[in-house]
Amino acid sequence: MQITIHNKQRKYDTAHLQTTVEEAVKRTLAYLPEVEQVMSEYEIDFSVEVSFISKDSIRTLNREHRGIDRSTDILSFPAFEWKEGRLAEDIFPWLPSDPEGTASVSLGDLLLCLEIVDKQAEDFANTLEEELFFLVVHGVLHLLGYDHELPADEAKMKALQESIVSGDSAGRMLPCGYVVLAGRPNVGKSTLLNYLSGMTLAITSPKPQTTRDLIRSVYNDASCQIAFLDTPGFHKAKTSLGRAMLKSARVAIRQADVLLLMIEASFKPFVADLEKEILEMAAEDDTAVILLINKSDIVVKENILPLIAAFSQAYPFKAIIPITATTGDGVEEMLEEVKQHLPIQEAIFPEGEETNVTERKLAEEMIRREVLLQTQKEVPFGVAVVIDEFTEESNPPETRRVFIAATILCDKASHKGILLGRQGQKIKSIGTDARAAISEMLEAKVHLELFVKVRQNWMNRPQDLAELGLDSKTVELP
Ligand SMILES: Nc1nc2c(ncn2[C@@H]2O[C@H](COP(=O)(O)OP(=O)(O)O)[C@@H](O)[C@H]2O)c(=O)[nH]1
Ligand SMILES: [Mg+2]
Repeated sequence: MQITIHNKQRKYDTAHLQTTVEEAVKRTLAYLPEVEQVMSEYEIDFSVEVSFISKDSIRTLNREHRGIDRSTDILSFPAFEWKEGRLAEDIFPWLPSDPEGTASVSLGDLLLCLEIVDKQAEDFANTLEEELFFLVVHGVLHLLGYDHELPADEAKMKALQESIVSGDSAGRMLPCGYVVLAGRPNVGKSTLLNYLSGMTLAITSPKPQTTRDLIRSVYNDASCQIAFLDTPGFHKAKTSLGRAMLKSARVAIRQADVLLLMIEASFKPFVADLEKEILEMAAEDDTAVILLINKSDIVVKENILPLIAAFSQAYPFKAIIPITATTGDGVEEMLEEVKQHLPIQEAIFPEGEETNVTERKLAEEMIRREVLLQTQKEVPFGVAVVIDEFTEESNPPETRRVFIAATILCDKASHKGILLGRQGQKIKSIGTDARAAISEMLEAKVHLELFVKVRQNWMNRPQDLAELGLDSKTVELP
């Protein structure tokens, strides 16, 4: 990073201001991660030109470039188009070809009038250095696409400016936003979410429609914060429940900062209607989409090529990445790509709010997962689980002890018999496996009591769906 200072006025001695200017430029650039990213991607070094000019000169420039016939404290002339800390044009054509060593590329010019800076310092009871620091930060933010024409932009720029000046790391700007996992049922969305969170937040199974609502898992590292959202699979809905599931997937897709469309490596090489529908929504909203080709462990590499060809012809994906959600193959590459397309803003989720899934909710889902695994045909799809009691033994001897009572609701009388099984064998087996899974999740001794009840046609009754928290009236991003 090179900061060049040109002194083109005679009223003020500027030698001692060099460090103030350098520190202000460096600190501002360090706050906006894309600057570093762009430098390393193109192997360049950004520079900033700072000139101190006279009151008359700044007035002339202000008139010529902005039509304002008045002197002013600072003028910024960006070299490239940036939008709020993100590069908004292709700079490649402007880079020196074949430079020796790392090429220095100017971000733009800052022109300052020290006479006015000095006057303002007095008005605000600041030292000249403090006022200069503040203005250079302001000017560099202009170079990087921040402005204050609209009130909302002004507030954003001001907050950012203040946290840079105060050196406050709490309000640090970083790539941050909602990344939504979408695709048809069973492609491995929940498996990827679990891999990213390092634990089970969403139950998975070989059956479609395992996930019924939106599940958040926030991924944090030093350079970004990503809220991954798992969504119910896109399918042709036949019940009110199915429509509610679709609605929540749609709400999430429409609000995504980045969309991950997941397909399977074994798919035929054409873009089917469900995927088309998702891509149409993304196109309307101009959302960045990355195609993830999951389960690449079960096909030979060459077989993925026709799939890549078919999809890349159908849509301008930001990237197409084969992954294996079960092992995490390709996940690093996906994260790097996602970061490139997230807005740069303050972190959204404080520590401790990484997920919206509670232990109670997960216990419920783990029981439902056993039903999905241990029953066939339409039985598992008509089941909902309600936790009636979830009590923790206070003062447990050593390990945690939890008592859980839950009801399995099914939508047909005939299903109840199937769920209970001959001499209660089925429900016993469901209970044993669910208890083991919940016990592992809670790291606790678990006592589980299960009941089966029929609630006919609950999947189509608004009041039942509302009671189970599965209605679609108030879908919001979690
Ligand atoms: N072989 C293989 N199986 C996977 C992979 N990812 C997910 N699965 C399996 O695919 C099935 C569906 O996964 P799930 O995450 O529930 O899919 P979802 O409906 O998209 O959320 C489960 O049985 C997973 O174990 C993968 O990368 N490779
Ligand atoms: Mg799922």
